[in-house]
Amino acid sequence: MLLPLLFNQEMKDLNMKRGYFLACFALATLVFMGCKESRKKEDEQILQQFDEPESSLPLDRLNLPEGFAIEVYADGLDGARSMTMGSDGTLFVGTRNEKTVYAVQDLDKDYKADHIKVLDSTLEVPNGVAFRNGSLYVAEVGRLLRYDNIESQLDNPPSPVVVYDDYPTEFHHGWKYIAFGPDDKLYVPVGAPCNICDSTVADKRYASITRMDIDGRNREIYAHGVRNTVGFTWHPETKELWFTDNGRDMMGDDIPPCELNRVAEAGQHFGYPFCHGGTIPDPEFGKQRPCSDFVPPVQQMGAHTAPLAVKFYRGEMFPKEYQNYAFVAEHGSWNRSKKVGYRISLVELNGNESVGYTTFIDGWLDDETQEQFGRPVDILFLDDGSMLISDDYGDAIYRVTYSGDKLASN
Ligand SMILES: [Ca+2]
Ligand SMILES: [Ca+2]
Repeated sequence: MLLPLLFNQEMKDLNMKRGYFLACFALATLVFMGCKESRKKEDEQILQQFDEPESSLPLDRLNLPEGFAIEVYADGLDGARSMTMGSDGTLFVGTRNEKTVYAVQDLDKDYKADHIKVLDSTLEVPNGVAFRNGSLYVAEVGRLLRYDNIESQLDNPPSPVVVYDDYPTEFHHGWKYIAFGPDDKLYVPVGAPCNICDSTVADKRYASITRMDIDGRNREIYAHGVRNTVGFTWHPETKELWFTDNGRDMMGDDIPPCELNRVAEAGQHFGYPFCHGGTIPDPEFGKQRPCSDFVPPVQQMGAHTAPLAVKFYRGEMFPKEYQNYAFVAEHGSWNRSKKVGYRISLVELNGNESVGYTTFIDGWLDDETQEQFGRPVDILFLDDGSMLISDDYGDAIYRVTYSGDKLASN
């Protein structure tokens, strides 16, 4: 069809078109070769890159309150755990078993990640990430690393500075969640290196939350009796530290509860290993000290639910009733006869008192088959008030939005 059409054109016209075509072809070839060359260079530095997520995760199985929606923000992130946001919009994501820290970018700002870079893949349990003054802090089990000016060097990350390398090295509860407080100090927990033991005899830092200056100096224990916290934050109004704690195992399916706690002042003791959930003496250690010696949790959470992230809502997207309520990511049980958790829960608060503990999102676990497709780990709110959730089982990050008002007005 093309040739007869062309014969109908004037020769002058044809020559112009042919010239134009050849020029385009030559240009395209150059561009293609150029792209190939630069892409090759990029591939050496950017270990993973994709356009936008095309995940096969069955998000239609998730249950959200009316007006909320969930989509995949980034996928292919093996073992995505803790998240922190850089000052230029880079989302940094730590992992537990994958030795990797990722940089996730949404360069066209459409709220879907479009670039994923591996910053480092040689780390030992780099679960904890925090960002301050242009630097990314990464907590391994026993070391704290700092990558300076990281956002301007994502394609060629600098070697990290070792801030300290003398924290306990046990892998049992050794993975860290870290965050900077409103006092500009970095908070670093040290889990109990066991299911149940009085480990402080060997080292006072066990079963505690420590804090330190930004340069790693002036390290001190801030909270005692914390078995294994893998998520904490500060109340937006009181500026007090709130943290989750994972209860001990081997006391059965239903006790002791996991916990959401509030630290009213430095030096408080939260019970472990003597008392669990504020009310349950430990069978072995409970005789040494009564539960009344310790700060009880704000909220007892389901036994074995494994609460990790806790974050207060301060954004403008969700309905007003969510303001200052605490969202908790329940990673889910691994040793309960019937699985629980695998959800985002909501702790409704009146001041410092819990007035409700409900489900916000569930469905990652299929109750009938007892199989899951995801396990929520961390929560981070974007500037627009939407919620990111990391998932180390589905290897993804989700984004939760609310459009209930728009729906109502349509
Ligand atoms: Ca994007
Ligand atoms: Ca406790």
